[in-house]
Amino acid sequence: MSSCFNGGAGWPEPVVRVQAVSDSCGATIPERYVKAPSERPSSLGGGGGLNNIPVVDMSMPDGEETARAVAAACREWGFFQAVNHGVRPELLRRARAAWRGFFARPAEAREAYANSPATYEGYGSRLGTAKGGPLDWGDYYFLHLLPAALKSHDKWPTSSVPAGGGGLREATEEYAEEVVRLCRRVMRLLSRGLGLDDGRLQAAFGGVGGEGACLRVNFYPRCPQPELTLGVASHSDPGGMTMLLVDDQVRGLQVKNAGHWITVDPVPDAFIVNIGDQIQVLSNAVYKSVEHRVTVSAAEERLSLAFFYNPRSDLPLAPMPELVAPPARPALYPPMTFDEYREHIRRRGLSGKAQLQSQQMATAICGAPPAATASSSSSSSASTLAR
Ligand SMILES: O=C(O)CCC(=O)C(=O)O
Repeated sequence: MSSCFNGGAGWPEPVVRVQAVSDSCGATIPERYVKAPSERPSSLGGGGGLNNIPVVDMSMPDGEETARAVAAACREWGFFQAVNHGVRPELLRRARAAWRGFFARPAEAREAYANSPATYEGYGSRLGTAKGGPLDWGDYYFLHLLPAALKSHDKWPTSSVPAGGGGLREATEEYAEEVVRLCRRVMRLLSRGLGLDDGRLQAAFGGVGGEGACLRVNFYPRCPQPELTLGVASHSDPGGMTMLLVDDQVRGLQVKNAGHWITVDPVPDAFIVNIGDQIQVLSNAVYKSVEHRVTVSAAEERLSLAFFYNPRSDLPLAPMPELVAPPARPALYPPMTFDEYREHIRRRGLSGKAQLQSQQMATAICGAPPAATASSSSSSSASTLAR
């Protein structure tokens, strides 16, 4: 069958492209994509009448009001939609169109970029290496943007391939530059929202220019039984902060709030911003890294661009000392580098908030951890995840 590729590239079994499954499976999806009843889209619905995450107008100057709005959203929801954020709508459209073009290329052309679990860079269809494990209804393309030493253009699709490939590299580079600028701005607002100097959180990330960034472009093909599966199973983002650009027309992202799944109503051209596990750790759980998942559709395919803004990967991260005051506010997490943290996810795949909770449990059992110290002793690992 033409949908199996790449079985020898380090994956435990042949990788099947969801795009190919969607084209060939008829009315019934294969068992591997069927979720347990408690994980299906119908689980924990309702949302108590709430139907959207907060919206923050970023055209306001970076004063107290903007910082308050961003901080409140990140404390209560871990999510907000940023509108008037300064990234040009024309560029958003160009980046989306370029990546749609990639997923519209013939299967053989896409396979030239097939990824392996060593770095996850390239065209992929699974996270985690457990043989026979459950699969999500989505393919993706993953690439590194920062630090510059990890960016390797030979893992990116060329722009010169016909049939929609024109301008992909240029659009992605330009997009990354503008989104990084926006991330740095949100970092300043988040710092201020904690009562700290504007640069404090960025310093904990390794400073301006010391941070990491990668892009995961998700493609969710049409699914004949969307009620049985998910495009991405429930997870929190392991990194620092995510800027998600979704399809304006097709809903799919659901965010967990007060025990219910809320379907996000995307505002056209907005970024959906969410806190990742590393900012939850640094803020000593003031800001929440919240579980989210993706539903798929029988009628429409969907594309999203998840831009992961991460701390420098070899710094031990723990709650910032300014936010720790035992016994009332003990440090909730032990120091751990982002390289170490994502290594767990690389092996096991994403699973709710299990990783962060097990770290917190270790702290409760072993006592308060020492404060994090910046270290540059270990070199940044190239062996990183699709996160
Ligand atoms: O496609 C989406 O709406 C969300 C994607 C996501 O959660 C992820 O890539 O981690």
